[in-house]
Amino acid sequence: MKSALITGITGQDGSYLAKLLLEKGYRVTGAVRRNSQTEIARLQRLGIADDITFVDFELGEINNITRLIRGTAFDEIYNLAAQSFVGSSWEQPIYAADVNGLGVARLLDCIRTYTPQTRFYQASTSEMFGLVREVPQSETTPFHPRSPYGVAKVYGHFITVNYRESFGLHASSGILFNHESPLRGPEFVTRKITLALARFARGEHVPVDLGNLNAQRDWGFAGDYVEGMWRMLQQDKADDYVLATGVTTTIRDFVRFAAEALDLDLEWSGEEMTEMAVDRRSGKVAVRVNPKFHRPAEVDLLLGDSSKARGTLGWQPKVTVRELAAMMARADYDGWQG
Ligand code: NDP
Ligand code: GDR
Repeated sequence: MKSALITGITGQDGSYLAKLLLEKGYRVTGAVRRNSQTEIARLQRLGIADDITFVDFELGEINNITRLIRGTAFDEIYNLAAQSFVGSSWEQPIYAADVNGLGVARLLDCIRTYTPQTRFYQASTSEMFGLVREVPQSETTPFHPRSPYGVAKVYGHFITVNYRESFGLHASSGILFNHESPLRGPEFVTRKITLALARFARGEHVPVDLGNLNAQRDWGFAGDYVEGMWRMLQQDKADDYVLATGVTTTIRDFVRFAAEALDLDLEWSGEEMTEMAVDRRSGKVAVRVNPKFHRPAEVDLLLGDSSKARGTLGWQPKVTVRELAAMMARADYDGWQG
């Protein structure tokens, strides 16, 4: 029986990955930080919370990480823990650097010292590409991050590459484009949209305020992406891989897809900063632009080229962005607690 440690197990990806590994017969240890109330709602929703052994974990605390890694030789460690919301990283740049950057070095150095046979996955991100230099973006596209989050993740990526090259660790970095699901945090734009439109479709006519509707993202389904993470660690040689769908969509079009799935008939009007969408049936505003949600620096266009992962790992995303928007909107509609 293989053993795996998942940091960030309470998050969206951690929950889907835990489910996948349990289905594959792994013994799964979940690293969770101690909060006043540890949030395992996603794991409960997937029906797997009782199958996981939980350990206290904080990426900022070297003593905690040392004791954990020294005490158990995991076959695989997936480092998914991070301050993951780009928008907050301008408010907490030092914390983002510490957790998303240095935290990776803390883990890798403990692995190097105590359990060098452990295979390691680092959750890298398309946010590292940032300013558009090349479309589509692949493993060879230069990085120019546009947020403290992205800057910290570039460090996490390169320290992973460096420990692989310096010490021969089996350490892989997955450069994952945006992936979503009904378990996505409510502050991310897709879930913010599906939650708000589901509420609207249920008759609570409160408009949702959004920022830049012109940004384009390459959105896939989180369930497909955790399969890619696992495949990376099953290779004889560690490497870096982009996971993406190869289709990019504006925020506005994601709203359209979600609205269609909920049978809402939206009429758009206005220019960039005053744009809004009115529901034709009720005559009420469903979506409006609020400059408060614009970012100090934006990543305008993400579109990934995942041919390397498709060729080497045999990985392929199965859910289209339209299906994803519908899946999320319907889940929020059905689960609405009004
Ligand atoms: P979530 O925000 O859903 O989950 C983040 C997890 O990290 C939570 O379990 C959180 O714990 C944990 N965490 C945060 N800070 C710390 C800390 N200091 N010490 C220990 N644990 C901590 O993120 P996702 O599941 O969406 O993303 C997983 C990873 O993949 C992240 O690293 C993210 O940056 C990266 N990524 C995500 C993409 C996406 O589109 N989803 C794309 C590319 C990369 P708690 O529950 O206590 O808050
Ligand atoms: P992102 O995801 O920053 O790409 O990071 P997010 O959903 O937060 O933003 C996507 C795009 O939507 C625009 N946007 C808004 N975003 C939010 N959150 N709220 C709004 O109201 C809003 N209006 C417009 C943003 O400006 C942006 O262009 C996610 C995270 O999961 C990261 O951890 C991960 O690394 C990247 O995806 C890949």
